[in-house]
Amino acid sequence: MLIKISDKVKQALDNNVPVVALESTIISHGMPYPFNVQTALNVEKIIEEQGCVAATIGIIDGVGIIGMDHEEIEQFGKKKGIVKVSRRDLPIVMAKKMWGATTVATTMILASKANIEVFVTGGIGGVHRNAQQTFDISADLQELAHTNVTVVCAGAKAILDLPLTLEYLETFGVPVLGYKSDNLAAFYSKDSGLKLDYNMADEAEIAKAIYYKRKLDLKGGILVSNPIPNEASIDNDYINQKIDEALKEANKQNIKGKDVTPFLLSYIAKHTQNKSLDANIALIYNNAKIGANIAKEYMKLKTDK
Ligand code: PSU
Ligand code: MN
Repeated sequence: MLIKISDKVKQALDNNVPVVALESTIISHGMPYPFNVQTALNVEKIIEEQGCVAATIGIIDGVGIIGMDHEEIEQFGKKKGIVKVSRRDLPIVMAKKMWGATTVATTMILASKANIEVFVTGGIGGVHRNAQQTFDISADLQELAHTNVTVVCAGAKAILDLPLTLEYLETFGVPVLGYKSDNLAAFYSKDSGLKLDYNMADEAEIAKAIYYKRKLDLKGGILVSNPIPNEASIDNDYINQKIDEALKEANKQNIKGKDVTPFLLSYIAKHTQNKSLDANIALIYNNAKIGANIAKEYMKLKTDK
């Protein structure tokens, strides 16, 4: 069995109830216990309060689970040794019947296999700073280039090279849409200072853009940049200083490959007295609300209601 869709998600899909996908790397590698589990459950609640069904995605004993239950989410939050699974890892984790946490890339792959078109997360991977030397470019970007899922995020953090990330997405034909904003959001703070081409008026307008992309059969994702709420936003200079420290430390400890992002996240949380964690939680709740509304508006268009 490749994927197992929970009864609740299956029913929603069969009855045109909008479904919103959620990833599991943010649970196992992005936040410490118990905040990870609390956040994951609250995000589901926010989505369901908007009249959608949440489908948290992960891999259990080699099977892609679309719609983990609360017990499974708890296990993803606690269990040690769950591997971070990106596109290249997926078939091996299945062959070895392992548990795996899905990144943005893998969540997109499994969501699209289940015909789920909207996915909410915190931040995506991107082109890392100094990628000219390291070649460190997240597989998330190639997935956005090829897989038909709309990803709602709070932009990308300055652990990445944001201008290069935008260039990469442009080259691969991925629209980057500002939700009621002119500039790319910078995860912990509202504004990266980088201008986006499109400021979208509301969720309905974003849904229309998805609709036309699908009608035209243009393969690939759409990235929605939804700025963190004002009250949760961290001062750019302060957070960038912490990010710089984290990057230096990662370099010193020779952290490489898929360990880079989790290392930086936990270093920054520790050295901001969890301010970064609070911001991370606030922005994902905010994304859940907007993502659910986009899924609803898109369902209306698809079903011509
Ligand atoms: N950014 C975050 N939190 C996260 C991640 C990114 O703020 O948890 C995770 C996501 O799952 C994303 C992955 O897909 O890290 C990117 O990892 P990499 O750069 O190794 O592709
Ligand atoms: Mn990487």
